[in-house]
Amino acid sequence: MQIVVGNEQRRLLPITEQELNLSLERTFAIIKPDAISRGQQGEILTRIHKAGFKIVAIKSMRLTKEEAGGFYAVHRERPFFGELTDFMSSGKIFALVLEAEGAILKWRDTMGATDPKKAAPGTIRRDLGTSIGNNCTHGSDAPETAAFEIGYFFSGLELI
Ligand code: 3AN
Repeated sequence: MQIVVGNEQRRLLPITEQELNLSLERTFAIIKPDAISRGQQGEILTRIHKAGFKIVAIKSMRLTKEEAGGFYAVHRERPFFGELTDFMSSGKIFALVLEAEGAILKWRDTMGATDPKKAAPGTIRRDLGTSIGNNCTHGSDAPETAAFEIGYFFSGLELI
């Protein structure tokens, strides 16, 4: 619909699909080796689906310790860095790009707090995680981290 205001023509409705998508956001997620080793990837993918995310990209892979270290480079000086990179390279992971409105916060809410004991009831980490290290899933914490993490795992062609 268009109306004329003075000399300007303004469109009221409908909003195009492209305009709607402007509020969509992408985040990066990992289903970690502890969850995969227990066969919980199906349960976690179901929760991702029920929470309303679109899976833009997904791959199953095993990281080397060096690749895990590059991914977690911001934690290089933390005392748990060795433990973290050993764990993340200990078995297969699923790497995912998830899309939704406010995807970054939404996925962190779906996962719950880092420590499963402190995570809210009904969250993935509370229900399936066993310790602060073995907490089933990873999620980006900000738009800049999401951009780095998506690019670390996926090429542009895999994200169309
Ligand atoms: P989150 O993944 O919730 O953003 P961060 O960024 O504080 O948490 O920690 C990065 C990863 O390091 C977490 N996914 C967690 O599994 C691991 N981690 C954090 N603290 C510890 C710890 N004290 N011992 C072992 N691993 C830890």
